[in-house]
Amino acid sequence: MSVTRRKLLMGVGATAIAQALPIFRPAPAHGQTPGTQPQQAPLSSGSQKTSAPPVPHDGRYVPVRTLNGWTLPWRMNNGVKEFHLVAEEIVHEFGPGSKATCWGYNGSTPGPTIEAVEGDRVRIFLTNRLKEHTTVHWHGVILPAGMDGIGGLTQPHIQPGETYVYEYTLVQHGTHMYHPHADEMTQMAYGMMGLFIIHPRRPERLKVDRDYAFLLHNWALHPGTWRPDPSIMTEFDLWTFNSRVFPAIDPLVARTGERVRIRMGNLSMWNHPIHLHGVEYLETGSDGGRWPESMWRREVTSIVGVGQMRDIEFSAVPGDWAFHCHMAHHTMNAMGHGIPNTTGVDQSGVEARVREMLPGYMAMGRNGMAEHQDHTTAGMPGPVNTLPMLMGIGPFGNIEMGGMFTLVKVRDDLAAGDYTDPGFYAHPEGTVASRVSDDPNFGAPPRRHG
Ligand SMILES: [Cu+2]
Repeated sequence: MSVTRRKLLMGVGATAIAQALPIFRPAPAHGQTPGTQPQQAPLSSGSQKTSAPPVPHDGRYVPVRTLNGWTLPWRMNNGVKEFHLVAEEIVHEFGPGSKATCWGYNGSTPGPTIEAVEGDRVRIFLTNRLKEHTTVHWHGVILPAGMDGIGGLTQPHIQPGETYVYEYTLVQHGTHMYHPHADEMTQMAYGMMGLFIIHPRRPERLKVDRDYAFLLHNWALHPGTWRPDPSIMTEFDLWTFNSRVFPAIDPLVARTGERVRIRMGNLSMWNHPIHLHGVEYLETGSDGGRWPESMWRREVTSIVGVGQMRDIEFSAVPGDWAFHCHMAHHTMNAMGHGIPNTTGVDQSGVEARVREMLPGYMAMGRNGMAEHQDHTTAGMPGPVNTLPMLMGIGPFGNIEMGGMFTLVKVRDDLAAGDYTDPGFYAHPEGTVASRVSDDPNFGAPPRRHG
């Protein structure tokens, strides 16, 4: 196959060309907005941060913090809030060791988060620097039909090199998204999507101290390739929060007792039951805005369906709390599917014979798959440009997760607005599960068999 290096280089070229933006300068991915969103230390190596352009301060809301992402600057022009999106090819890193030529907006996937306030009149330019046409659809936003961004139905497609303008007044609040409605199977599979947060005009009765947001997505980036495969329907390799995999996803940091909101949107091809440890949170909102408080309900897992948004809120409790999709294959990175089940199979006689054909072959999986992460850590080589199936190392050993997994890190001594990764939690004495025996016949537990 003549994939890869040439296309990667083409991608780099396209990104370089995109440095001259008509209205606003593009910002690199993984930056945060100086002033409103302080820089964050990486959870582990590779979550590289670079500065993003400043966003004017609206003053009427606590700015959303987009995990590993950034917020699109705007400017006022005769009472209209103007934004400028650029659809373009980029080189994106899912985590250290896995890069691909993707499509996104203004240099990143997801594109920058758009934030505005109910009642604002917005004017959003879309410049198409792709080599095929596109449009942009404002998912969940109430607007005139002709602003809905459906290529062929509500507007002509935006041809390569063209700029279109969308203009409307925001008549609602809530967590929304934007994405193309042109060749969307391909364009979304390559990463074209972003968040569109509309804050309520009247301040919320229960104010949040931290407001996080991310999009769920899946990618068919097969090992040894450098471009996601848009034709895949089920066998995806990478499952991401804001186009990043654990442990390269930012932690959600808070101070004990702070009210935290997490906004989640799903533009992947699966539904995701997102689960938070440590609290019973309240499901409080969606595309339909912050629901009336009588509709809030306690949950520990919320299914975020394809095309849906869900907002959850909770009072932060100290600790390192897992926050992840509950589909076990979605907290994995690239792995083989449909492989023989080797659990319980003694392969010792086979290993030497296979090595005659495949030097370095290692029989695996007799007692489970956890050993994969040890092999990776020990330096066992895998295919190029892919990530091990299990990743993440914690204070007690391998975390054995990848994909849609990150940590909510709550500490007593964080300053308001400090998003710095505080490292791992120092548990109070006597509050960590501990070993009492290494004898498998320990105690007399009731058992139905044996
Ligand atoms: Cu999932």
